[in-house]
Amino acid sequence: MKRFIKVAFFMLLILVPAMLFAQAKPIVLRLAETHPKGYPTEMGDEEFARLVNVRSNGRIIIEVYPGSQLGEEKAVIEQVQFGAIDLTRVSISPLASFVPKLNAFQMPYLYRDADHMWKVLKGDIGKELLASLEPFGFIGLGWFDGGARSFYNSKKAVRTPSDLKGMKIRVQESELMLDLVRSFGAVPTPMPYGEVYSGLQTGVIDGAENNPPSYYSASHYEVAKFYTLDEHTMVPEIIVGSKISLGRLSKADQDLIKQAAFDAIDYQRTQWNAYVKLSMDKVTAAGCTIIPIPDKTEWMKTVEPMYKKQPKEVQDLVARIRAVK
Ligand code: BDP
Repeated sequence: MKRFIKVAFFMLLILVPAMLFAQAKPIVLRLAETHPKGYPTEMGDEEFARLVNVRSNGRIIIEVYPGSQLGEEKAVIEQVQFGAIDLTRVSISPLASFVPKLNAFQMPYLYRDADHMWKVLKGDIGKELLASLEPFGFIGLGWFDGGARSFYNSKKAVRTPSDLKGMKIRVQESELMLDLVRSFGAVPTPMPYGEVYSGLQTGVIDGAENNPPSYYSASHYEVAKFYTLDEHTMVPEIIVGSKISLGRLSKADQDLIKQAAFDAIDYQRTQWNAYVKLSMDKVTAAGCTIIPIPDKTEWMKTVEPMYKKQPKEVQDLVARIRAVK
């Protein structure tokens, strides 16, 4: 009898932790991020990961890979589509090559201001768009702030649209952005984000366009000193999951992940606004020439014809976005 108790006791000692361990083995998901640690989208990713971890009691772990460790955006999007990367935070510009109707959200001078954009993104239109990504292989989770994008260059102070004529301007891998730069009479050069600094430095391109946090954080301001605040687009950032890999999770876990991404938005926006201010302070202190454009009428007129060229699904969405008050 004594022997039996001893054996049973030892079995328990081995089996109980083994069972606990088997139960506790977490689901690990990898999230690809272009920007380095401490950049506001990366901080938003971390907040999203934290919420998922807390709400799943540690069952689901999201590992954030910043600084393009998993590749540049276009390649990452492809890998998310076929399930090799589970999640990513990207600009909607390159994603629109895979999901064309997303172009509606990055049309030039579309939103009246940031509040308008956020009403759209957090409201019915934004939710509908996130939900409509599945047939393309993505699960739309949430939006982050990407502010307004403006032109910068290494050559001269650009004050009017015609000053851009003939300049070689880097764009994201996006047809719409190529068209936008062409509207200004400039020569668009698509290029991954990670190559822009050396492109500017070596003169392969004369300029690029981005929001203040990217202009500052990627050190583009060191090699392109003229920053014209024309604010031609407000391009939302998006968090998407792979339909293949998230599709393996239970519906409840998918919902938990979706809700966490949505709940990380406000935190990311606070970080974003602080970083915009910091970036502008830093580039001004570094001696960059900042050119404000208080009256953007001429800029708006130049890109207006782009609207008529869009397919019907984009034009319809644009009309709905404009109607949001
Ligand atoms: C930044 C976006 C990043 C893009 C980058 C770009 O946050 O996702 O990759 O622009 O221009 O503003 O490629």
